Parts: sequence; structure tokens; C-alpha cells
Amino acid sequence: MTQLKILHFPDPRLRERARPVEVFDAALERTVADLFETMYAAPGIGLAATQVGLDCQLAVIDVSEQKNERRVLINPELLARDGQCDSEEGCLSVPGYYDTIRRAERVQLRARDVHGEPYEIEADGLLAVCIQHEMDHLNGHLFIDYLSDLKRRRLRRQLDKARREARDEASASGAA
Ligand code: K1U
Ligand code: ZN
Repeated sequence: MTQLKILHFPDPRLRERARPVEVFDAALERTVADLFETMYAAPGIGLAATQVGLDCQLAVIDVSEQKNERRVLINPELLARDGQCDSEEGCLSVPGYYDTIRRAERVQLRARDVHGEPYEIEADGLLAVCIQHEMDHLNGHLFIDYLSDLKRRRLRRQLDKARREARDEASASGAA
């Protein structure tokens, strides 16, 4: 298994809508294993293929405490959404930033597993939120897209500052 590099905002590849998976083979199984490895190491509770630069409708999720409830979402479709909740979210592609956004409280999902078998689930709580977050990634959306202009401008400044500091630190240690 391989740990993959997670792309960070504003990488333009995070804005692409991923293509459906058509071939269910051993290579797909290896990609799923790599995504889980990368997600657990991050650590995170979900990871979409687009976050590691892969152009396919595939995401992995494990919201359990013991990290033993793996879920694979391939070509996922939302069949229904219901209610509203305020969800505190972070994103492995926007490290260090957390905010509260509005999500559907419950969702009904149809997807395929790693063997191509279709399945449906109904989810609420953190699983429902995580499903919506990962499906947004597969459609080129990020949770920060739901923030107000003011909050997004603040986030931009915060990220620019962090980038400047990292660059200054790198050039200072290179000069030493
Ligand atoms: O897709 C991603 O960027 C992963 C993201 C998923 C997510 C987080 C919060 C709400 C909805 C979806 C993360 O996993 S961020 C890290 C995180 O939330 C976490 C990390 C360790 C333990 C528990 C949570
Ligand atoms: Zn994310």
C-alpha cells in the first residue's frame, strides 16, 4: 500500500468533476487500499480520489471510533436528502481551517462497492455529513465554498500568510 500526496487548496485539480468508474479490477482495489492508508495516516474520516489527483468517482469513509468500519463509495448518487444541521467541518485539502456550515441532516445514497455491486444506505449524523463532504469533492466543490465572502477573504489571507511563513522558513534554513 502507498500513502498518496493530498492536494491542497487552491490546486485547480480540486475543482474538476471526477469521471465515473467503469472498470472494477485489481488496480481499483489497490487504489481503494491506498486511499484508506492515506486517510488513516492523515488522519481523517474521509478521502475522495480527487483530493489525491485521481479523476474517478471514488471516495472512502470511516467515521467509527475504532477505525474499523470502512465504507467505499463508487459512482455515488444522492437519492434523497432531508432536514438540516449545522456541521463543524475540516478538510484535508484545507489544512488547519475549520468552520460550521449547513448540511442536510439525513441522506439516502446509492453507490457501488469495490466489486461493482450496487448498494443503498440511509445515513444521519457524522456519516451523512461526511458523505456530503466527499460527494462535494467528487463534483469539484469544497466546504469553504459555502462560507460568506468575508470568511473566504479571511481564509485567503490566513493561507497566504502561512505560505509566506513557510517560504521564509525554508529560505532561512537553506541559507544557514
Ligand atoms: O475529505 C476530507 O477532506 C476529509 C475530512 C472529512 C470531513 C471532516 C469533517 C466533516 C466532514 C467531513 C476530514 O477527515 S478532516 C479531519 C477530521 O475531521 C478528523 C480527523 C481525525 C479524527 C476525527 C476527525
Ligand atoms: Zn475535504
